[in-house]
Amino acid sequence: MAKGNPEVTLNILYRGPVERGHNWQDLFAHHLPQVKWHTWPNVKDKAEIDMLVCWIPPREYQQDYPNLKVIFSVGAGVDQLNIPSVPQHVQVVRMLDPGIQQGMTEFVQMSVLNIHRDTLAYVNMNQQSQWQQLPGVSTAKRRVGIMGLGNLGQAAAVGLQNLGFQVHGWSRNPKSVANMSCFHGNAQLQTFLQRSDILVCLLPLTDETRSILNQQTLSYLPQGASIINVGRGEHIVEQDLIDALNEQHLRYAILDVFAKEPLDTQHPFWQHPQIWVTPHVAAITQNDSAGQALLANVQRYLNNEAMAGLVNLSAGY
Ligand code: NDP
Ligand code: OXD
Repeated sequence: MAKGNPEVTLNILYRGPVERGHNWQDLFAHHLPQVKWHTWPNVKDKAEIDMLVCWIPPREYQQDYPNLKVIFSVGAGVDQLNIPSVPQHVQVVRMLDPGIQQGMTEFVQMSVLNIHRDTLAYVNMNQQSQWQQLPGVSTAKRRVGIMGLGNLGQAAAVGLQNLGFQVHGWSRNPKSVANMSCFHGNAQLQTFLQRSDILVCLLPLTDETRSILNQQTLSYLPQGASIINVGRGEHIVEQDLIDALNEQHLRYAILDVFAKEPLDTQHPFWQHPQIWVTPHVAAITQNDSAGQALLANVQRYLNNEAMAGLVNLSAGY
């Protein structure tokens, strides 16, 4: 913490989009004037910095900022921080922004409805002036499985239930969530997948979840099932997904996240008739609500209270 100016009790270094930085700097100046806001790379004394607010931290921050205590991710995910490289004494806090939660719920609802109503097939038919009516089922007969029953997965589940879908979920630890069947752990993964007509991946990326959707696990999905990936690209083995679509085991994939972003212009996902690509826009951090969430957490820190969204470094999320 700052020693020079007695009125400054905490130094925050922000690295990210300029407009958001100005917005949050004003917010802190108004509500927590004892916090000094620095904008990367303009830091005179790196040893002063207590907290880092960023998506990707500056290179070699572990050595360059010796008094760092907390890293706040500006997103809900923290895999971009390379958790094993974070010093053990540094706390990592992810962004619990109501704006992200609302955005994700909307995106999942939109994607599930598009799959449910065959939008991609009709768009393809439009391009060929082809008039063909496809059979449909009611939402009550469509089973949606959500991988990851955390902050975003549970909100998306409620959004889908409100549309009448049958929703069930899968998590690492046992869970009890109102009005839905919950599965957990590797032992229940196959059963969970076998009843998912539409699978939504909302997992964090960890050593345990990397490549979790592969040739074998995809084969557990019912014939004609579809996938929505809004977790991270590395959850899916890309070629295994393409094979499952080409073999018509899977019907559609809506993909928002990719192992390499931006997705290469030559990547086969772009032209595949059963795939719809979106450019990592499912849920975007909202400056106003996220600023309030950050402010509340820094206030908790100053009050010696537990911060919301604290990451378990050994679990990786
Ligand atoms: P949470 O940490 O709140 O929830 C994660 C969920 O995943 C928990 O239910 C957890 O289980 C489960 N999980 C973790 N590891 C495993 C495992 N090995 N096996 C089974 N379940 C597991 O995360 P959020 O809901 O806030 O966010 C999820 C992810 O969404 C983010 O990490 C990010 O990758 C992605 N995201 C994508 C965005 C986009 O725009 N595409 C935007 C925002 C986030 P348990 O409950 O038992 O701990
Ligand atoms: C996030 C994201 O993690 O945008 O918030 O992917």
